[in-house]
Amino acid sequence: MNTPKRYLITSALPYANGLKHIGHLAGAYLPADIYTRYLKAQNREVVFVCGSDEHGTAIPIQAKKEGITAQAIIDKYHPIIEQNFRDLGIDFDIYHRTSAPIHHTTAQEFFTVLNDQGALEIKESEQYYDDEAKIFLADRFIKGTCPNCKYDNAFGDQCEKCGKSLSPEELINPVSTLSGKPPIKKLTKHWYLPLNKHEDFLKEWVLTQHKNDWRANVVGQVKSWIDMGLQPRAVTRDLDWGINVPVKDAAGKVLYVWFDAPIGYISATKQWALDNGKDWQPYWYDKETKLVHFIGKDNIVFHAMIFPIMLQLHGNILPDNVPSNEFMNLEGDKMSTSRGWSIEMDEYIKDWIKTSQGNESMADVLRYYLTAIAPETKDSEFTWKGFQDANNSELVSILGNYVNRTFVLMHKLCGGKVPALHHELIDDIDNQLIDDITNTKQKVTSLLEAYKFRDAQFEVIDLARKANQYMQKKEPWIVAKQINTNPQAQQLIDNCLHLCLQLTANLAILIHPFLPFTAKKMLHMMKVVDKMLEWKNAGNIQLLKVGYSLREPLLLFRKIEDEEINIQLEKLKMKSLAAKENKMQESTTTTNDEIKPTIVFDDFAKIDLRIGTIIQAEKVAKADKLLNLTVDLGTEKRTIVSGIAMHYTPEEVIGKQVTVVCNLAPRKMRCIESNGMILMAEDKTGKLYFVNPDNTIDAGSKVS
Ligand code: B3M
Ligand code: ZN
Repeated sequence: MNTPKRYLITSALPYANGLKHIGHLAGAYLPADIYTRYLKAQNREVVFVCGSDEHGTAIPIQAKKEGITAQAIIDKYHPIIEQNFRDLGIDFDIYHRTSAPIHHTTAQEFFTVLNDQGALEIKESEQYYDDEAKIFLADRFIKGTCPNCKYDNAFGDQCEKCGKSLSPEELINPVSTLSGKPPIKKLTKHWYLPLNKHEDFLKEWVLTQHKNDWRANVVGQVKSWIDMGLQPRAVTRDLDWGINVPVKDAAGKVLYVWFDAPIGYISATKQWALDNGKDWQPYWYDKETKLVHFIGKDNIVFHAMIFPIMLQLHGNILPDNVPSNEFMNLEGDKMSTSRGWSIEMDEYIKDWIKTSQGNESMADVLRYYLTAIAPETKDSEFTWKGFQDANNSELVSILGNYVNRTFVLMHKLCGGKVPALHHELIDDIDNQLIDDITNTKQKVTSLLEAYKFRDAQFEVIDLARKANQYMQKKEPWIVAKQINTNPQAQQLIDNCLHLCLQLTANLAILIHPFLPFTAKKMLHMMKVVDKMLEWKNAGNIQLLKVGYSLREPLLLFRKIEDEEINIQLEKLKMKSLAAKENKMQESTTTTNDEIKPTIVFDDFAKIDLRIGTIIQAEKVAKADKLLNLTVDLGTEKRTIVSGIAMHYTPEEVIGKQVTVVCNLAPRKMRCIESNGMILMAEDKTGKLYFVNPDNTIDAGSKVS
């Protein structure tokens, strides 16, 4: 295969609606980073783009939950996610935003080109509408029971349980996620991309041309979509958050998020080119560009079918590959931020990297384990025990130990300098090691070119394993004891450590795409510059000059103790419990306009309502929504945990009079026992208000 003239590498644009977890990292970002680092080490021309996906219903929904605007949501999460990626060594050339004006105009231009050539169809149809919120219910504004797996919280665009793509019409018993009410139907007009018209193209391009060089999961999904029968797909929405449809009679309509988001790769390239004085056009128009989209499996249809159809209609190049990963589970269950069953990148960074004993190499430990268990062909599973084992028995015992031993012995037995190689004494064992170095380079190269990152990383560690065995066979520390009896002793020691050092330099080059922080540390120890990491240097066994003095070894990896793992396991349990509590808390404050069924007075009389005064208030650690309140009820003071922290600060509520349900059974929230409930009124926007007397009265006054 000819070497492409240039590469454009993309990673799926994460929604800026919350923190992203390590399953996301393993799916679309880490493999893309490894691939890009490798290409750059090959001195290929390559640009690696990513950025925040800031449109779609996911953003306003999160805004409602947090009680802030959609704009405030994206402004909050975009920089956090960007920094998280950086802390984990994901080295994008640009991390852009789809809220940027350059993206809006690029997406609108794209739509106009397609619309003007008649590639889109306009249809009027009845769609679900929330008559109370006065809004059409697209995508995540509507939920119901999944027709496929019967999960009862499936969204209008996808079931989070079984992963099936859905349209609102397919949901059983749909309800608005805004008002909680069943929707009505209302007529509206939209623009559609007729996928059905492009069936032949997809069959030829994916199912024939890329049948063998694309991953089976990608080809398989495209095939099953085609088999189910392709349909026109709406590319506009009735929403007030997004990119305006650039057509006269389209007021109140925006581009569907999945129409604009992939165009984000183009606008990011444009912005990168502007920032760096380059031309962006060849990256999207020149056939000699190799475009590669790294994604997770839930994004396959958009990257392997819909966006390519759009690109083709628009006259752009098509992706050369769409390496898609399956899912990574966590300790026996699906990873999910909303269910608290996840490890957020942000959380990992705080727990392991930005701590007093932590350091950057802990980013590499995560990268290492995620690559070692990468779900390249099937779902895989992250366990904290597996993480500990990968660190302790591979990174510490094999790679770290090898490099450390080499440096310690070189200082002890060779005066801290690269010893000479005495050619006449080279034996079969030495030759085998030299062969191992060249073979490993070849294997790693072809595995990386084939997007097999898991196997590629294995080969690098295997080289370190072989190097350890080599040293074990040569035993320079034993030879050192024969220095007075064996005239060749020093030369034998020199040969062993010379080769071990050259192999260390090779390891730095080969491990760099996977473990960039570690490679940098190794460069420091060898007192060489970054340039040594160029891929062409791998396989060379004269990288370090004889007589060159090297630094003392640095500790590359530290052992992870059982105790640290237990803390993480415990934390995961607590997080998922807290998420459950938060959900319950949320459901007690959801608006629902329907009047509940009639009850008799005796039922009502069972509830003991009193006026209390809040005398103390503080935030509950690690629970965004909860305040821990002390309420004076006249005869006693109560601890009540209330889900109002998104609406009131502790300072604002102190002194407020509130209505308290005093005889509600105690409930533990975040390890705090809550004794009672504060009544709150909720308006249509979801804002909460206290229910209190129109004048200050004695704490403890009864309400009936
Ligand atoms: N934001 C979905 C996701 O985060 C979407 C990807 C867009 S890639 C153009 O899974
Ligand atoms: Zn389902």
